[in-house]
Amino acid sequence: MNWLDRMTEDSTRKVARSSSRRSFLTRVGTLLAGGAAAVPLLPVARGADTGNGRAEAPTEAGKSGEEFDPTSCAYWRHCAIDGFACSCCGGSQSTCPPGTELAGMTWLGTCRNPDDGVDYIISYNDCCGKGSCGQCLCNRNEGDLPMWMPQKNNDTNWCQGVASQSYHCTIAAVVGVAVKES
Ligand code: ABN
Repeated sequence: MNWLDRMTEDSTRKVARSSSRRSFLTRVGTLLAGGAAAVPLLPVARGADTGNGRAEAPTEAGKSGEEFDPTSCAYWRHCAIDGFACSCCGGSQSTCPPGTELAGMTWLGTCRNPDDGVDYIISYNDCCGKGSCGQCLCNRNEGDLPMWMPQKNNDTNWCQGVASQSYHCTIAAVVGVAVKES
């Protein structure tokens, strides 16, 4: 085979290899795009994710009244809480007090924000590692079911999977917007 034959064969093989790879990738891409469109939407829209798995919370600054006071049991996010509100214990509605650890396991509720009329998914995470805070004991039970449905019962110590099972208080973080089932 002379050098011209070899060069022609090499470049033909190269073209064949790259064009078949391209068409393979095209087919895979089409399959993935089609597959993604076929996945059903979950009932929770995370909205603008802030990077910590929580959605952007609706603005509460400047709003007055008990429904916007995180130290009140009437606070709108507390509609399904059972515990000491961390806002009364040196933390806030979305952060644990210093010296306590946020539990990853959580009780979820759905509360309506009276300002925008939107239903939000609220995560009631317990803060652990210190004895009971003892302040602002709130027991509102929207959506709560008895103990025999443990996944729907808020009267549970969620200080699990953390260094200490000692319960201190509960935060009420907005994690998403509730979407009606169709
Ligand atoms: N999730 C709050 C809580 C902690 C301990 C016992 C009951 C409820």
